Amino acid sequence: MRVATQPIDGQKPGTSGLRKKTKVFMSKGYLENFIQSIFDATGGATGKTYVVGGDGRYFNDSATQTILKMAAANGAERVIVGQNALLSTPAASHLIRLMATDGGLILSASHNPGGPEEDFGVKFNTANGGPASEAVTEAILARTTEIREYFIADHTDIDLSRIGTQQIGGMEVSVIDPVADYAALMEGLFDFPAIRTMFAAGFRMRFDAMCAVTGPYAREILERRLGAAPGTVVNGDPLPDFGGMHPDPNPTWAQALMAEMFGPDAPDFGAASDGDGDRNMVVGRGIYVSPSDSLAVLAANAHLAPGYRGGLKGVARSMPTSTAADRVAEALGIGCYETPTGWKFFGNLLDAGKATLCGEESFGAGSDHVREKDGLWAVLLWLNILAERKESVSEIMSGHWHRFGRNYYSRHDYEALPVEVANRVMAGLRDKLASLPGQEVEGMTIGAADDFAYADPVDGSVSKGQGLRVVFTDGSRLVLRLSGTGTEGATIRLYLERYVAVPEGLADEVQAALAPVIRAAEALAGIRAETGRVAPDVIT
Ligand code: G16
Repeated sequence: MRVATQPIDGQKPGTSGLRKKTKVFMSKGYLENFIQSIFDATGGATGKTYVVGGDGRYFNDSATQTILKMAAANGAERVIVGQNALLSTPAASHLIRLMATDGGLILSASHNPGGPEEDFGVKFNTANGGPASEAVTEAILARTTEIREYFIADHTDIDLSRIGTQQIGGMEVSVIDPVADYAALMEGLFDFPAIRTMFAAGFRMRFDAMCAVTGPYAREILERRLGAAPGTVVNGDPLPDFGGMHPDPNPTWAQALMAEMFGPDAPDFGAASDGDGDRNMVVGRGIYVSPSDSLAVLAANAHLAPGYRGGLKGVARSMPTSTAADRVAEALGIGCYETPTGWKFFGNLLDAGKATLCGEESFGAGSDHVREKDGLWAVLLWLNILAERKESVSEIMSGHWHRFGRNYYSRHDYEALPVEVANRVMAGLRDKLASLPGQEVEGMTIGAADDFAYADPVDGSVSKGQGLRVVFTDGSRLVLRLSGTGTEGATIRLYLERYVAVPEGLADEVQAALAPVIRAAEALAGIRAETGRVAPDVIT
């Protein structure tokens, strides 16, 4: 069936797909226009195979039905969909690759809250399993501005609870177990018997799935296959509104986990994951591991897991992520790449075999096993390392910092600011950048300052305007950029880093260690002065 439509403003994909308020996505023609634009901008759907699934948030199921009917009307041959329309982002990435499909549609606004009043999102991944490149998202956006019609099959809803094959006209719909293939992939990468032995010996863990998609994956892998105690996984049932939780695994939003890990009789290891299962937070007993440090530790120890015994080809991190991983790469004698924020920038490095491990300060880590970041993968690699080294998380961190030095690191978020205020702050610092080198602020000398631009070493494409950075001669850095994933106003992210070659101890307070850099940021960018905010909304 052909339906006439009109272009809808603002369908511009951000850091990771199109994210809007759920009500916007549910408004007439909104989802349909965007999906048709994806098909049109990628050479049509005729004869193609796609993977479809999402994180279970409100509107996930009916959006999936719409996409299935649109794929059928656009001539697709087959769609593989997770049972009950569920698929974590890394599991979807794996299926796209495993089944050699033409791509996938992932329904998620990731770590943003879900529900009728909250957020929804759609992301298109290409045949390599990774998020569409900027060139593809720009083509999709261009198509949304000229679209006049979309196609949708007039068909009853598919029973998505029933595993097996159904048809919409000539298109096959394969409803599959969302967990099985992913769990098998993990079993091939990690030493499950060693981890199982560790759990059997009394190792205790808490995994907070935050009422989002990783619950079924974590229960199957941690509790059933690895023998972690029943109840290790909490908030394990995916709910349309995530039980009112904000499924963003960081110390602010995963407070209950933090309290348990810092409380009496804490488990040995704690972890949390986000809405769609690609993020992770790792906590030891009484010690929080920042994502930047986690990447560095994973890089230094990955060879302990069977999937990485041959060593790493290289490591990649987003620009605002701390340089802790760079020191590990240097010691290992492997390449180290600095990309803009957004997992899509790692795709070429992974495809070209330049990097094996990638990570971001925004609680993302992953490897070349898929083309997305992967929350449970990071947790399993940590478990494998703990099982091999037979040390606690704090012993591992302390050993790492003594060997490589410590990159104190924190991110301060100022959320939902009026767009013009946020733009004014950014413009204020951007205008000064050229004059900064050589200046002294808070006793530190500025060595370099720029607006980060990235030239992809594989395809030569250049991405400009990727964050303002000020680097001090002692290795400290501050970075300022606007979030590309929010749905309300603008969010300024201030990333702070200070390197100390000989850290004094684990008890050092990170914010205190960063105090000079925090003061320098205010002196240079004036975020608090300009916005009137007295403190960040979120500190990670
Ligand atoms: C997405 C991207 C990540 C990025 C993060 C933060 O994560 O996939 O690569 O680091 O957004 O982006 P921003 O700082 O622009 O908000 P997710 O988990 O939301 O898909």
